[in-house]
Amino acid sequence: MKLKYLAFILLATIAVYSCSDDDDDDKHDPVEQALIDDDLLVEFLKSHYINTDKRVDTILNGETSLFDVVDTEDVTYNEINYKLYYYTDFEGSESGKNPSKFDSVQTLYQGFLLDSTKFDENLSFTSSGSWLDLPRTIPGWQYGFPHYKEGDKVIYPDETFGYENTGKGILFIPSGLAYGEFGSGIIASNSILYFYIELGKVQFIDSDRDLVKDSVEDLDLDGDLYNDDTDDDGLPNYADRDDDGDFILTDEEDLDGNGNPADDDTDGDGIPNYIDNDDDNDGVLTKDEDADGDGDPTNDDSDNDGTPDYLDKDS
Ligand SMILES: [Ca+2]
Ligand SMILES: [Ca+2]
Ligand SMILES: [Ca+2]
Ligand SMILES: [Ca+2]
Repeated sequence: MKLKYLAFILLATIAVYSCSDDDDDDKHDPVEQALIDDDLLVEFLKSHYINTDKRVDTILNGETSLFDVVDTEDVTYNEINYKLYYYTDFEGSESGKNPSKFDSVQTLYQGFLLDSTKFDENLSFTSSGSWLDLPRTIPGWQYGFPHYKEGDKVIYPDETFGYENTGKGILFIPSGLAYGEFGSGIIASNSILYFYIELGKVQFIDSDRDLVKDSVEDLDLDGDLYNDDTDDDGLPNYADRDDDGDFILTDEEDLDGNGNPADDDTDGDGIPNYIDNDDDNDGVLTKDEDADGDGDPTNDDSDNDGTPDYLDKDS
């Protein structure tokens, strides 16, 4: 009787263990999914090519595969490694700007699943949906679009406009850089996507309007705006109008008035004034060179030589 009871407990324990094993198997594993996606993407790229209409098509007669003509970017996102594949049909206007992942793009696009189901598109530069802030799009777009340049704007006789020499290509995006395990609408869980894109125009985003664009406020260039806080006041630079906490607004530290505070460096120490808390390197912090204590160091000029103290090493 006792032995029988023990056997029952053992069986029950084994059952519980195997149950939890099953749970583990069912749980979404983003690392494993990234590997699965990459295998599927490589297989897809090796079995498809760009036809004469510049569309993705199945290889039937030994055409040059997409795999042989795409570029690859290694992306680490949420600590998981991905490969983003992108095809460049045309890089864009020679004088055009590349967006950063922090900027806004005016773009045409068509989005497809690997089975060639189209799930979304914008085919007009004048539609309300043509401008998109990359930080609000899927990571695959944030990492993909910077490889292309905008086009040249043209105004047509009927006063409508368009773009020539647009950046054109296709982004092939693993699910982890798209809608992931949750999917979206008709995009099922863990779907790989590809987008035909045509980049018309780039607009740099400057969230705090201090003349320093968001991409430049990412001082350590790690792709994260939230961990750059020069004056440690808890407000990251991209949202802080006085990045170095010296009581002078960043846009007022643009001494030569060329619209770019990043190229004004009074003491030539390689740190531009707007993130330098001692602009003249005299050992006195700029905020402490406010002699009259009115909260504005720009109107204090002890030796009356026309150079305010905070920029004047001699006073
Ligand atoms: Ca800014
Ligand atoms: Ca700050
Ligand atoms: Ca400042
Ligand atoms: Ca100083």
